[in-house]
Amino acid sequence: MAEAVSLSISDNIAVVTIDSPPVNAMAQNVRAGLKQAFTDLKGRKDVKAVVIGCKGRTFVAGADIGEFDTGIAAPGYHEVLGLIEDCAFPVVAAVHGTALGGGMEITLASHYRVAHEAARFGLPELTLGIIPGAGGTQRLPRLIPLEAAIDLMLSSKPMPAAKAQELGLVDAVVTGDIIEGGIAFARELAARGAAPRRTRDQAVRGAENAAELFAAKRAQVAKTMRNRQSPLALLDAVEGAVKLPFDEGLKAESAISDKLVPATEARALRHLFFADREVRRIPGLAANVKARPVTRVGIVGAGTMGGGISMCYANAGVPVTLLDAKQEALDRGMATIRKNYERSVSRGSLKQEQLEQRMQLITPTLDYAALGSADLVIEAVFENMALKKEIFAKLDKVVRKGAIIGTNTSTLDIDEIAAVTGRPEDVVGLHFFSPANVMQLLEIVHAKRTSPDVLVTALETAKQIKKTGVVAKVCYGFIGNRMMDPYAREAEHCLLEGATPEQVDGALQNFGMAMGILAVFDMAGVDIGYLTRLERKHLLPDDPSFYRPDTMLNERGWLGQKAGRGYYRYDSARKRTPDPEVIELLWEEGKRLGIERRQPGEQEILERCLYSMINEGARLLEEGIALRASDIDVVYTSGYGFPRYRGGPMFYADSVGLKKIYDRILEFRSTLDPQYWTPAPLLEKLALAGSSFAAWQAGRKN
Ligand code: 3H9
Repeated sequence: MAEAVSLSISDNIAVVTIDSPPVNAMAQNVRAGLKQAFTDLKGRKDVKAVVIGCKGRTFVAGADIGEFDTGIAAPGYHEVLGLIEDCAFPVVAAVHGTALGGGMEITLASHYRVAHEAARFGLPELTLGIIPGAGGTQRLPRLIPLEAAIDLMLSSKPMPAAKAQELGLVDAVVTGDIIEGGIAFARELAARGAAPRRTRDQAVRGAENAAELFAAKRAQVAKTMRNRQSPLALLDAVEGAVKLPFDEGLKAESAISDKLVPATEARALRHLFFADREVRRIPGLAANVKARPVTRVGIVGAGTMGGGISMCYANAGVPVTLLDAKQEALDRGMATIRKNYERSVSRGSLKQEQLEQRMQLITPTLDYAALGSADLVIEAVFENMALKKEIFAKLDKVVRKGAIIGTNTSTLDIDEIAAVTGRPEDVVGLHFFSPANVMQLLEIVHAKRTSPDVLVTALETAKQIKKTGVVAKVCYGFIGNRMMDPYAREAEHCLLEGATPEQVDGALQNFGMAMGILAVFDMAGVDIGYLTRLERKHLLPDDPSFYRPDTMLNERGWLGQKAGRGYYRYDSARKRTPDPEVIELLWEEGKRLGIERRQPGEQEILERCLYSMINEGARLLEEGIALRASDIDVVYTSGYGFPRYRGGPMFYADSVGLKKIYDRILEFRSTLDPQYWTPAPLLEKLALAGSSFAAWQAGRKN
């Protein structure tokens, strides 16, 4: 028997134990082990019931995701789960941790389910662009009501044991050792001579109004999960459970699943699953470098960013000292934090006492000396070099030796900021995204002198506050904002040529961006980009049309939502409508600048925004600012609203084909302003060699 699975029998109860760290994924060796165990159990006279349980921190966390790219080796999922379901003795799944995907499907093929009180059950396959293809779509609606089953699969969110019991999925919830709990349950079954209770023999629950239900769910999916194929495919598969006999339903499910696995959507999402984890690995960093503990945090600046960052740490139970120069700013900042928490309380996601606990963790101060005991101080003030330097000089005097000083700058040269301290090795960039308490991304900027343990601490603290930390080196805008620069430049230029903000944003949104860039500027404040450009005026291209729309709106005080108008008009509820005055103003300006009046189509808008951004991404790779193409994808999907199902800009580029992008860039060089359309040497090299960013990245690993 493969060693990932063992079988032991004691007092007529067989225990099948899966032990395959880290998460007991249902890889080939686990499937082979299960097959062997259930084959061995056939015909045993000394067995009355079977328990399936797992060693380690969790029950089976799903299929081995990597195997989808290499092909599923025998034995297949159906064969193994069929053996479990066919078992002549009652089979009890004893679940702790998370039973996810294929792991959950093991529990569905079992005859009974016992859960630890902290266990959770979920079918998150849609997050990977696939469906529960090991019988999940057929068995779950036979165990819990159809609508609840659909919702669980559509949401991809695991449900707690108590909920699973309420719905009828779980037979018993236990508090102590889960294997012991499973055995005790199995003994009771044996004592009363209980027979196997096979899921496949049960009828689908709550199927009376199935037609209406499926129609409603399809409409919901079409609206909320646009551009995706797996959610609709999932509904087709579940409908099979209602319409077809079990075995045929299983076949239909397999056919659907087999189509989804190799599709771009699933490949993109698998790519991100691994990319999200790969970001933690920093080449060249010795394995023995340890993070410094972060148990107290200081934040400088009680504005939107400082407040949001304070919330991140308070949410993680870490005490925060929040400093601002003015009492009014501090009061306003604390009031905003409370208001944000109150919103969570009213939505039901936070309890009132948790709100109070979190507020108590945040201590406002005007006094720099109060930051003296912090392990990590994060500066989060206005984006201005002189101001940041002044603050860092002050921090250098009060912050204890060995503490880390981070800056939340989004564009500035951190080496220059670090140089004003006597300890540049303790300085690191910690670039949060607004709203900091919500956004997943933390860009960690590795400055020239940042020490390795500070970098490791930055990665650890990202985890501590449940963020995805991605390391970048110092350059203007790091990874995210540097690539945003050409993307938004093209978007704005289209307005001078004859497109409307709605057309530009519409093209980006139809592609799947969470928001169009012009609406983003209105939301963040049109002045933000304008002010950073003022800071680096001497470095900007010699081009009067460069970000001209932004400048014009700033000159008029049309700063976006906060001003009631920007690229769009906003009513008191911040509902957006087109602004004919702005449209006309920008067209007129285009004419004045001698720009030929034309209306770029949706495809062109997209290509210009995305390809210029991808080209910049290639430069970041060559310059070593980003460590990996996949890191760029993580930055964009976790911080910039790039659709996960397209895998991030660099994966997307590979899926379009680098040669196609390269050729289009050359075309744009002859039809648009050539200074912006030189292919990055890396892009050119890969395109002409018929290669991809993924191949380039893989080649560097070896
Ligand atoms: C499925 O089941 C399809 C079926 O319907 C069958 C169809 C035919 N595979 O996340 P962590 C690795 S689809 C391979 O840092 P945590 C992970 O890469 C699957 N590897 O830990 C990492 O490796 P490394 C449905 C996996 O404690 C290490 O384990 N299942 C898998 O923060 C630790 O992971 C899912 O979608 C896997 N399935 O979170 C669940 N899972 O250290 C996916 C983990 O080298 N997994 N790894 O970077 C999770 O959500 C989380 O890992 C879990 C633990 C919550 C379990």
